[in-house]
Amino acid sequence: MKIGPFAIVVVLLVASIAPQVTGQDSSGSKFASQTETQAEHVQRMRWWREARFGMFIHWGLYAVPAGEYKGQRSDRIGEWIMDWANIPRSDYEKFATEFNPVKFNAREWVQIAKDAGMKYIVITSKHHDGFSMYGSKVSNYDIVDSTPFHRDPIKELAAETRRQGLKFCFYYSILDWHYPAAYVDAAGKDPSAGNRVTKMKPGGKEEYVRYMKEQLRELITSYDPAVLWFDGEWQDWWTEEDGQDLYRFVRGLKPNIIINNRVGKGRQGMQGMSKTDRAYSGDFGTPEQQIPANGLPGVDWESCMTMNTTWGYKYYDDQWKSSEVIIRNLIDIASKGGNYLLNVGPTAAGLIPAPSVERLAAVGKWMKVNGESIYGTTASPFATQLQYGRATSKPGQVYLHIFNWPADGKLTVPSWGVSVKRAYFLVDKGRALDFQSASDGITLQLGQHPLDPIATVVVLETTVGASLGGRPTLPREHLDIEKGRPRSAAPTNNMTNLDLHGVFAVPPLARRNDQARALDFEQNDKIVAFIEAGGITRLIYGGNAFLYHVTLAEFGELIDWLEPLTARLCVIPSIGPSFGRALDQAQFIKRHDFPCVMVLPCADPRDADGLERGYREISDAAKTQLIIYLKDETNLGADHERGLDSVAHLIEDGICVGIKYAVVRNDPTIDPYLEGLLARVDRKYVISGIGERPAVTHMRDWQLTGFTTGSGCVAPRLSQELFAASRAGDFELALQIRSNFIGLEDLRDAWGPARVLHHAVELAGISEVGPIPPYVSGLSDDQIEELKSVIEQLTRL
Ligand code: H79
Repeated sequence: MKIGPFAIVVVLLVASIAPQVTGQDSSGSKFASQTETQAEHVQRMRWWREARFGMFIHWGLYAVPAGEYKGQRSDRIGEWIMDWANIPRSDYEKFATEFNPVKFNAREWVQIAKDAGMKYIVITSKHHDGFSMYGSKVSNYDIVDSTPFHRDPIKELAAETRRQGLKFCFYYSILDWHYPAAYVDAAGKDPSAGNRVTKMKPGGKEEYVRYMKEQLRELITSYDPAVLWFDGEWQDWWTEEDGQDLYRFVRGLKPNIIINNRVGKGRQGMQGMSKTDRAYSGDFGTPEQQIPANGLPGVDWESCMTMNTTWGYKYYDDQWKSSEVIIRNLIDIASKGGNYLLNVGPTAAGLIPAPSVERLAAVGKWMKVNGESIYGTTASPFATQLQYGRATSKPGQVYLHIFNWPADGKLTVPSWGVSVKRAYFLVDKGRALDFQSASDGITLQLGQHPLDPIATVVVLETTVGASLGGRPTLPREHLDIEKGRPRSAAPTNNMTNLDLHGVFAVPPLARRNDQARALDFEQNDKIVAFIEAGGITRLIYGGNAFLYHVTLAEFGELIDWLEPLTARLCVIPSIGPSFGRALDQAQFIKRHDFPCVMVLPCADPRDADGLERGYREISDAAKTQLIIYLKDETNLGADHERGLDSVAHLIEDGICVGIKYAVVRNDPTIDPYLEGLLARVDRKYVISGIGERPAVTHMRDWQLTGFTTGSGCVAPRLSQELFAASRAGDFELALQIRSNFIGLEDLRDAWGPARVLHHAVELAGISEVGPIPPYVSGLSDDQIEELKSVIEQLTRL
C-alpha cells in the first residue's frame, strides 16, 4: 500500500475520532484508551485492502413478498417494499409466519462466494424493516423467535465463512421501520409503514440507541464480525456526534473491526465518498451502484453493486448484468484502488438465484487464473486511464488488463517513470513478450488474438523491488518499537499487540523424580523466576519442555499454571504436533487469554492446503492466533512454494501472527527458503528460532524481529544484552556476546538441544528439573561432567 499525503490526512481523521478516553462509554462498556497510530491503522485495514472482492447478501423478510404485494409490483428495490407498497407494521410482520428457508445451506453459500474469488461476506443482520436475521435476545422480531424456521442462519453462516477462510461481516441499518418509537409522517403514508425518513417520538431516540447498541453488542460478541457496514444514517434524528459515539462503541467492543462511513454523516450521497470539511467517523467510503471516475491515493472505499437492479430478492427482476460487465467492474474498481462488494439477494426458500450463481462462477473462473492481478494490488500507476483497458500494480509489477485488443496486435504502454525488465501474459509466465522501449513508453507485441476476450492480463516486471535480489535492505520501520496496546476484553484475542521484537525464552519443564513424573510447578516457578530476573519477559513453552510428549491431562495442568503468568509476562504455550492433538489441546487454550499459541512442526502426513485448513480450524477452536514453527523446509508439505503461500494466506487473514524460523543452515546468510518466505510475508512476523548462534545473522542480514533461546534460560541477562546490541545495530558487540554461548550451543547441537538444556538448568543451580519423559533419554555421566564445566563458564559471566 502506497502511503501518500492523503493517507496521512485520512489516518489523522480516523485517529481523531478513535476512542480517546479511558473509562465507561455511554452504554456502560469498558474500553481501553487507544488512539490509533498510522502503523496500527495500516495493520487494521490490511486484510480488507488486500481482499478487493466481497459478497454482499441482502436477505430478510422482504424475500417473502419478493417484490409483489397485493398484486402490486414496482421498479423500486425489493427490500424497500414496506415503503413503496405502504405496508403497515402489523401487516408486514405477517411475512414472518411464511418465512421458512429450509433450502438454506451455509456451506453452499460460502462455497459460491469462495469459488467466485470473494474474500469476505457482508450480510444484513437487520435491514430498514427492522427484522433481525439472527437470534436476538432484545427483540422477538427475529428469525429464531418469529418464523417457523426457528434456526439462526447467521450463526451457521459465520462458522462456515470462517471454516472456508473468508471474513465474516455485518450490514446493520440505523433506519428502523419497525421500532415502536419510530413513525412515518408523510402525506398518504401509513404512520407505521416504511419511508425514506422516519421521525422519533419524544425520548424515543435515546431508547432506540440503547437498543441498537445491545444488538450490536450481541452481533459482535456472538459472531465476531470483521466489518460493520452501517446504512440508513441519513435520518434527520441521526447526527455525526451519534455516529462518532457509535463508532467508538463498536471499536470498544472489537478494536480491530472496520466500520464504513455510513455510521455517521460523512458520506456524500450515492457517490459515497466521505466529505472532507471536517473529521467524520468511518474507515471507508461507500459508493452505491456506481464506480468513482477516479480513486484517491490513500483513501479507502468500496463500491457496492447489484447484479440485476435490486438488493433484496424480486422474482421478476431479470435485468442481469453480463459476466463480462461484472468482471470488468471488478477490474475497473481495483484499478482505482477500491473494493467491489457484489450483491446477491437469496430467496425466501434460502437459495441464491441461479443467474447470480452462474455469473459468480464466471467471475471465479476468471479470478482463478487472474486473481494475482487483483488481490493485494493498488491502483493503476498511469497518469490517465488506458484506452484499451485498466491497470493495477504491486511492488515490482504492473498488471495490464486488456479489454479492447489492438487490431494490429501492438500495444503502447505510456511511461510511468520506471523501466520494464520483462513482459508476459499472466497465464503464460514462462514466455516473454517482445517489446520496444522509447522515451515515452514501450510497445508490446501481443499477437493477433486476445487470450481472454473479457480481459487478458499482461504482467510488466519492473526494476523497482521486483525481487529481493540477494540481501534484503533494512526497512526503517523495523527499527521502531511497536508499542504494546492494552489487551481487549473481547473473547477472541486480536494480536495487533503481540510484540515480536525481543527475546523468547523456551524453558524446560521440571518433573518430580517419582513413578508418575508429575509436573513440578514449584520447580517450574523457579525457572520462570530466574528467566524473569534476567530481564526476559517472553516465554514459549514448546520443544525444550518436551511438549511433543505431554499427556492431555498434563497439558491441562500446564495451561492452568501458565495462565496467571500472563498477567506480567508474554506467555505462549505450544500445541500439536498432529492435528487431532492440537484440536484436543485447543479446548484448554480457549478458556484463557494467551496472546497466541505456537503449533509444533508436524512430521505426520500433511500438505500445504490441508495444513492451511487445519491451522484455521485449530485457531478457531483455540480462539486465538497462531505462531507457526518452521523447523525444516518440509514442515509445510512437500511443495515448498505452496507451503509458503499457505503461511502467507494465514498471516493475511490474521490466523497466523508469527513464524518461528528454525531451519538450520551452515551459513545462515545464504537461505533461499527464507528469502521465499520473506518475499511473501513481512519480516516483522518472523523471529529467528534456533538460539543465539544464527540469531545475530538473522537480525543483522535478514532483519528478523527477535529470537528464541534455550540457552537464555541459563543466561537470560546475556541473551537480553545480545538482543539489545543487535537492536542498536552494534553487531560487533552482539557477536562478542554470542561467543559466550558457543560452548553450550555446541553441546546442544551435538547431543540434542532439549536434553542438554534440561540438565543445564539443574547444573546451573536454577531448579531441580527431574526426569526427562520417555522417547528421549538423559545425558550420560560423562556428558554431564563436560556440560558442567561449560555451564560454570557461562554462569560466571
Ligand atoms: O441496502 C441497500 C439499499 O436498500 C440501501 N443501501 C443499499 C446497500 C439504500 N438505501 N437507500 N437507498 C438504497 C436509496 C436511497 C437514497 C437516498 Fe439519500 C436516501 C436518497 C436520499 C436519501 C443517501 C442519502 C443518498 C443520498 C442521500
